[in-house]
Amino acid sequence: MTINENYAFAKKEYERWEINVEEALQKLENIPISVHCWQGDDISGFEVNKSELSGGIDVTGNYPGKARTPEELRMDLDKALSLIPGKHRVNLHAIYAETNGEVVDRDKLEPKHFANWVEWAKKIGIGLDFNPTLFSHEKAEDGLTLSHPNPEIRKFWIDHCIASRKIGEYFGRELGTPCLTNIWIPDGYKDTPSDRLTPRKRLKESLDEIFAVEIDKAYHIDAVESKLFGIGSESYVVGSHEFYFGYALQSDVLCLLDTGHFHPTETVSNKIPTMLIFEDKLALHVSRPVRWDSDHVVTFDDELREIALEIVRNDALDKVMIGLDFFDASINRVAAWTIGTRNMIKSLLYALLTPTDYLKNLQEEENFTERLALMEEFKTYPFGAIWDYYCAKMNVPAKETWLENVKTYEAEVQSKRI
Ligand code: RNT
Ligand code: ZN
Repeated sequence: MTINENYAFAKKEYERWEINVEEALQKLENIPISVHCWQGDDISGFEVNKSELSGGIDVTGNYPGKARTPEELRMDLDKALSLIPGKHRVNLHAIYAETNGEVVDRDKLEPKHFANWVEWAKKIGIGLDFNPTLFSHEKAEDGLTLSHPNPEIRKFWIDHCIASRKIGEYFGRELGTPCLTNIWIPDGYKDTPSDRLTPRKRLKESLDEIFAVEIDKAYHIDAVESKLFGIGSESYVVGSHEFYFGYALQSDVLCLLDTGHFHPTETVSNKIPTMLIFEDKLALHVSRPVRWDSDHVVTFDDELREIALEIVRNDALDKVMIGLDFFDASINRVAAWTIGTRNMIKSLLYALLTPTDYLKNLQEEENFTERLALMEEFKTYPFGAIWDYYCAKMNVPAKETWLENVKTYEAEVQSKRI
């Protein structure tokens, strides 16, 4: 059977449940995923005076062919985006600035250092998101930045965050779609702190200074990303979830939830419908923590589907800004992007093809038998046929055929990078 024949058959199955498949595909086309640039080069960036990766995050693996220059990274992103259905966004970090061989410290970064990225984004018609980089730098060697006891170091990082917000505003203005600028800091302690309050007070003061600088909201959205622990900050992280949730409630800043930044049995899917009661919007870094915040490539697993269901069934597609955050250097990096992003989109489609109103009613009626029975049966509905059709319709390879594309690219381009 052809993709179209399979689709026609599958569509009928969903229509029995009054699911409008065409409408679902239409909705899916309009959900942008912010694809993180750092999967392409193991969070190396292009600074002239590059520091080792720090901040308690780690990339493992040495698969050949990683992008070494901005041109190579953009080329690899072009390739990955050509295999992912829909129009998406790209998420940059400050270390991806292009300074023409000149040493420009992070507090001095300007929009012009990202002009090539903007030109590229315009050419391919996508939006950009941004992150200040508060790690991999001599001023973050002790793992402290915005909460540092030394006011000069704090000032440096405050200035970097302000500079970053201005770069984000420039992205939004140039590209006609607001840029989400997300602040994540590594600050914390390896061992039991003797004072948990003072660093948090300092973090709050630093954030207040950063956000006191007015940036046009039409072009720019602020977010803060919490964390539970990192390598070297096992006992205490200053920017905890409660800290930032409190901060976000008092300000215009969004909370960003990274799926790897919670206790292993605590799920972000459950936090989405909680936080949306108190916040209009929130942002995500979808990742896959394997036993810890390991940042594995996102797979089509239960939690990913649950996250998508919470977004879709609560009508929150325009409230939850979906970004990805994983980095695997043990496999082809273009494939990593393709697999992870396709899975995110796939899970949204899965959610859009679920009879959510019917299932919600069953729960209201306390009909838990039917609720469980149907939720289980829907897992094996002919979802794959709709997905394949969607890929074909969006002019990207259906099923695993995209892999051939990556293999050719690897042979012709990536393997020549030595
Ligand atoms: C680290 C955070 C953060 C980084 C990126 C590179 O634990 O998840 O989002 O992964 O900024
Ligand atoms: Zn993250």
